[in-house]
Amino acid sequence: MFNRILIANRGEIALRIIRAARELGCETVCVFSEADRDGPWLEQADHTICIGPGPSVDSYLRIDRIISAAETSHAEAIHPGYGFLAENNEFAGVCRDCNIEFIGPSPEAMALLGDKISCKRMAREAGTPVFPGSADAIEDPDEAIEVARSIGFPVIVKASAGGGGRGMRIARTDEELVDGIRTASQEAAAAFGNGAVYVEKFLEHARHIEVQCLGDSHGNSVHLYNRDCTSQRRHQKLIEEGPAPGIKDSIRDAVCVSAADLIRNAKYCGAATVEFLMDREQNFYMLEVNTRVQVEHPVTEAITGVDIVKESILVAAGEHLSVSQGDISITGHAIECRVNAEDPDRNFMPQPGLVEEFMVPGGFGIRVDTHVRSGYRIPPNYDSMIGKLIVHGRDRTEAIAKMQSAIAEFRVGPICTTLSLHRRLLAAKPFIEYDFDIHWVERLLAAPDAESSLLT
Ligand code: MV4
Repeated sequence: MFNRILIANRGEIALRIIRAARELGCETVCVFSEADRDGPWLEQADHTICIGPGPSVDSYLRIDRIISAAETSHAEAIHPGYGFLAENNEFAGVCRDCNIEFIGPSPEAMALLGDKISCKRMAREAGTPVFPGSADAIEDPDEAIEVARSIGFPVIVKASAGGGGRGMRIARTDEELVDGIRTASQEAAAAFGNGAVYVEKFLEHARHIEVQCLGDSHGNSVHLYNRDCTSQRRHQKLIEEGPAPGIKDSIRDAVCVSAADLIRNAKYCGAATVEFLMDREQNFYMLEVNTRVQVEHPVTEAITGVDIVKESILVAAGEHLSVSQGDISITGHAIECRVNAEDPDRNFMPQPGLVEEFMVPGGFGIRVDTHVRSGYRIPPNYDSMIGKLIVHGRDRTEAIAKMQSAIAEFRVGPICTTLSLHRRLLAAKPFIEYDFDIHWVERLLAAPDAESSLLT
């Protein structure tokens, strides 16, 4: 095992990694920006190093400064958390060149799965279901029209280097398709330096289901079952739960196994998530692979008992996964609500500033992952997530009740948070009946009067 690791992140995930490292007897070095000087998580690190001013581009995204910090502090490995440099294969490569272990996949595996065209090709080979569409990058508009004719409209144009909703165009006619290819390609070339685009069938009403996987450097991979992350707004997840309800066991197992096969074929080491869309008939189609620990990993930790962050550190140190597929089973149901410092009544306007009151709920089956406490000042420079509330119940009904109880207990002020929205969403008929799709939150926000159709 490592003696000391550097954490190239901030906030709740920095704290989460510190806790895992300490349990493994591993010292931590936390880098921080000037805006995070008073970050409560820094008190828990063994060493801290300031790497620059508040803006991320001058601190958490500075590869040179982070590597220098690792070298001067004699850290043997770097955990990137999520966001910032977590899915940057250049960073993973620089770590390797500097003899620092990157806690995550090799730059090659990251590049292979991060590029959506090569990822989709690998998925096909692993037996992971994908959308019908072009097998490769589209070279000219006629080729795209030919593909669209064979699979039928509507189709979606996606940038191979895109992700999280960037560089996509929906097309319902030849004209829209030709236009979509041009604009998506231009956008992707400008944003990612790679204009490659592909075309696939567009699914209108879908649920977002993802499979948590883990791999080690000895060729082992497992899946930890799935989560539903359908409740989103503008590609930002709001509520995640696991296991994804209402899926036939045979389908669930086949899709989860195929995700683990994909990760194994890619010689993937660390935590990965394979994302899918699922239609009403429970057909699955892979979207993309996230090559990092995700925000919602605690949902899976609750239902499987596997510590995903500890596993990510252990496998980076060359250990075998501590679990094999046969050891992994699901107990009960877990739900996570992301607590963002945003005002849901003012178009989710960020709410930086002083948190005067912060009292977290507790009790049986309640977990709060947060770096915030009363007196903490939220800097304006970063993501607005200030914590995650995770509950674990015997079944979905108990988990929903537990979540409502925990939200009622949660005290945050004077800043607004998304907790008020979570209370509404969890009480809404579509949520309770698990009859929703990826657009349901935005539909509810657009037509609040329709809440008469809601239960409470
Ligand atoms: C799609 C799709 C429908 N059909 N692909 C959005 C983000 C990126 N991960 C892929 N996305 C989508 N890809 C096909 N073939 C609809 C979306 C999509 C979406 C997916 C998951 C969660 C929320 C979403 C919101 C809008 C569109």
